[in-house]
Amino acid sequence: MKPIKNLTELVSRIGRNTSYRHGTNPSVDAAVSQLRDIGFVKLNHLVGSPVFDDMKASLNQRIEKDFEFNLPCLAQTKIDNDRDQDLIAKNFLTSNDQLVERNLTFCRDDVSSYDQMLADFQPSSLTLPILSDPMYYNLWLDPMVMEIVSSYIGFVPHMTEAYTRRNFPSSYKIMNHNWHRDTNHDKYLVKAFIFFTDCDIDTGAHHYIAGSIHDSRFRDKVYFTDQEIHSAWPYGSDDHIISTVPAGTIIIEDTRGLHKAGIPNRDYRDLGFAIFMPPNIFRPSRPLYYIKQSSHYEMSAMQKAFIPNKNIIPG
Ligand SMILES: O=C(O)CCC(=O)C(=O)O
Repeated sequence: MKPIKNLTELVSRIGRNTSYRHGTNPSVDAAVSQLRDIGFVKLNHLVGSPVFDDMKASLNQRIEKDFEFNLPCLAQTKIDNDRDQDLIAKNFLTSNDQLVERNLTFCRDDVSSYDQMLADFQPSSLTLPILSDPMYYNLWLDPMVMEIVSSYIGFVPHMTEAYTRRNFPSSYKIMNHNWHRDTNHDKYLVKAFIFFTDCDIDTGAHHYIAGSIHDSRFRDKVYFTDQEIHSAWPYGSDDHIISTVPAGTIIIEDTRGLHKAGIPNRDYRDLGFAIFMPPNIFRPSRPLYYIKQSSHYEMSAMQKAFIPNKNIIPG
C-alpha cells in the first residue's frame, strides 16, 4: 500500500475499533474464523424470513414496473461479433461512456415495458441502487453481518457500495463473468452477497476458490478463463465453491480471493451487494449510494458508523 494512502487510512480509522469481543457470540467467532481460514462464510439466519418476500416484491416493482435500474445499460442485441471484437476480447472491461459512444447501450426512452426491454435489448445485468429505507439498510447492514465484517477486518469499515444486480443469461462474457480478484484494496476488502432468489448452477451461481487469497498463482492478469482455473481447482474439487443456496442466504467473502459470477442458463438471479472497505475521509471519490438524513437518524449507532458522511443527504 502507498505510504500516503496508508497514513490517511490510519487517521480515518481513529476511534473506529470494533466493539465486538471474541468469545461473546460463538456464531460470530465461528464465522470470523472460517473467513480467516478459507475466505468466505455462508449465513442462513435470514432464510425463510418474511422480510425477503417484502424485499423481493420491492425489487420486482422497481425493476419491472418503475425501471429504477441504472441506465444507459449494455444491450447484448447491439453487439456485433466482428465490429466489436476488441470489446469482446477484453470482456467489455471499459467505461459506460465508451459503450454509449459505440452505440451498444439502451436508455430510459427506449423502454416501454419490462418484457419489451428484455426482448429488444437482452441486458446481461441490471443494477438497482439501494433505497434510503429501513427495509433496505436493515438488511444491507444486518447486525450479524456488521459484527462479522468489523471483527474480521479489525475495525469498523465503511459500506462504500450498496446495490442489487439482476443477472440474465448472456451470450457474451461481461467483466465479472470471468474469474478475477478484486483489487480495490490490497489488505481489506469484504463483500456481503445477499441472495434474493434461490440460486444454483443453472440460475447463475456465485463461484469462489476457498483459500485463494494467499495463493500466489493467478495474479498476472485481470481475468482468467475457466480452463485456467479448472487446471488448478477442477469442478467438484473441495476448494471450488459453487453457491447452491436458497433465497435469504448471505455470503460474506473476502473478494481478494478468486471468484466469478456464473451466467444463468435460464431465468435470472437477484443478488444484493454490500461492499466494505476501510474508511478514508481523504478519498476524493463520489458517493455510490445515498442515505437521507432522516433515515440516518433512525439507524443504530453501529449502522451509522458504516455510512460515510458524504453519502448522507438532506431529506
Ligand atoms: O455476481 C457474482 O456472483 C460475483 C460478483 C463479482 O464478481 C464481484 O462483485 O466482484
